[in-house]
Amino acid sequence: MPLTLYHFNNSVCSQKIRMVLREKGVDDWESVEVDLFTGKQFDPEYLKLNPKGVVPTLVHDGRVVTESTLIAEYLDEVFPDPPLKPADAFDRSQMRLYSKACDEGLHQGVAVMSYSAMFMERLRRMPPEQVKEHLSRILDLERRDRQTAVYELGVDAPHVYRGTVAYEKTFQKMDKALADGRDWLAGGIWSLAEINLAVYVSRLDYMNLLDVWIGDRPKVIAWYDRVKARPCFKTEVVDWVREDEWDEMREAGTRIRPRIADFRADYLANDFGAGIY
Ligand SMILES: N[C@@H](CCC(=O)N[C@@H](CS)C(=O)NCC(=O)O)C(=O)O
Repeated sequence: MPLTLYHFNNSVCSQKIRMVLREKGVDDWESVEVDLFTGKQFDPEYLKLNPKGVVPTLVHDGRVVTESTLIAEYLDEVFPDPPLKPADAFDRSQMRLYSKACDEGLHQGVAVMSYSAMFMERLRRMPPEQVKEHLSRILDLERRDRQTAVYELGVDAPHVYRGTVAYEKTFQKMDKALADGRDWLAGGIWSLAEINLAVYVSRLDYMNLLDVWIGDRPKVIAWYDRVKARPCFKTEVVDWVREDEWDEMREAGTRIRPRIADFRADYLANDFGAGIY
């Protein structure tokens, strides 16, 4: 049953899938790195596998699976031991609420924060014509608009505010769930909820932004400490980050940190439902 993963070292969605494979004890997969910085995601051959031009993509026995949340669920079914989904249907629905939050809000949030802080610097070093060409190659229109807005407006693009709020809502929800003293969020087991969230939380950590949201949330901090202690976190997230990327993430995040803190404070002060999640 040949298994090939198209992925990139420091991409959050790729980290998720590598963690799942590690948890399942599957290590005989073929690794194909798709360099997002040199536009390899736009190669016509790759687009045949993943028409959105994003990583990761899994090819298993010649069949293609895309979307990291779906790939994680697929792998959990194909390799059932140890299970990464709770046995109870209600608990699974709760677990999937976190996956949904990641896909609907945190992913865009982290993308614009990383983009406005980090990739922006890379784009600014390119001639404008090249930037235009890069943006025009993005096939997913929502993504193209988002990246264009962030390229033009930086941290003031409305997407960055929205991303800040998406994180706030998720941390409120986690805080509430963890208030009863549980270790893990859904069904009493380390599940795909943890794996999905781990990569979005750690990216904030590496960008020196995490405590903006969880500095006063000891239960979430303790949850994150438990996540970091899992062996798959070290081997599949930490060990794949290249030396220069640590500084790049930290410096970039630190640059936008005051604005992000302002956005969160503004949201909390002005409500729009703050505190009800
Ligand atoms: N919903 C997709 C999102 C995939 C995604 O956005 N991947 C990023 C890396 S984490 C990517 O490939 N970006 C390429 C680009 O922005 O051009 C999934 O979960 O697989």
